[in-house]
Amino acid sequence: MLAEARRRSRRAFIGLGLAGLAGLGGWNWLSSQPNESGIPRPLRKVLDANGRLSSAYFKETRLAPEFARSRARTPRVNGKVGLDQALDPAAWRLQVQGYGSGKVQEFTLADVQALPKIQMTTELKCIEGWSVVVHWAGARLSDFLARYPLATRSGQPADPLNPPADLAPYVGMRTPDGAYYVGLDMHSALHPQTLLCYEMNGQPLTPAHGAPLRLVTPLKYGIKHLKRIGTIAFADTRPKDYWAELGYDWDAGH
Ligand SMILES: Nc1nc2c(c(=O)[nH]1)N[C@H]1C(S)=C(S)[C@@H](COP(=O)(O)O)O[C@H]1N2
Ligand SMILES: [Mo]
Repeated sequence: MLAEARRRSRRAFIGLGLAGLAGLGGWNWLSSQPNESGIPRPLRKVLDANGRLSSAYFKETRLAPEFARSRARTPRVNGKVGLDQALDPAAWRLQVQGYGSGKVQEFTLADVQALPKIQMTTELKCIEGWSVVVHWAGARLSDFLARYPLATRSGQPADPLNPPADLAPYVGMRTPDGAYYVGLDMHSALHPQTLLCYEMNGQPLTPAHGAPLRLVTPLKYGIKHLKRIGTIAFADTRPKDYWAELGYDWDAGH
């Protein structure tokens, strides 16, 4: 309830900010302002403030709403960056670079499917303004990093409830060809609804929806839901992020 109230007041606050901009002379004034990362600076500021508020309000205990499974639909295929090459499912491996060792360890889809299977019906929200309820199944990234302790310098497991001091602060993921990439802070990565997902609406993922493995993290916009994960690596600073480079909020929370 509190989280919802905060979200509402945040929206109202941002709405007021935009109304204020309109009062100052509207779009003409706005578009005469210098650009920052491809968008007029005042809007960039609103996006930044949105990002800061969203991380300030983020709690590991906050969950994205879940829906009745009967409401699940197939989303449109949106965004194909990094999916150009044909995928050979038998040859695919998830490559994870250890934070401490720097060594790359390879995993098969069966390794991921051997972890507890989590199912959830959540909303996929795109920054373009549409959203679809989808039933997902996959393994928690937190379970993966507890089983394969690659996110700490010392090699101890990353318990999300009691994070070790030497846990990497960020994780970055890329498609096998490196064309699409996202960064997440480690709190978001270890969130219980952040899944290495291999099924959509009860069926294995299709190539266009990210087969064999995609990220699903429903507290964030679709831009972070990387399809066809190739590599995972950890970092001390914000990993590069495809849409953040084009001017969108790096956190992309909603
Ligand atoms: N590899 C890759 N993953 C991606 C994208 C992309 O262009 N390439 N687009 C993102 C965006 S903007 C959205 S909204 C979702 C859409 O997921 P869907 O195609 O399964 O609906 O995928 C995300 N993951
Ligand atoms: Mo999107």
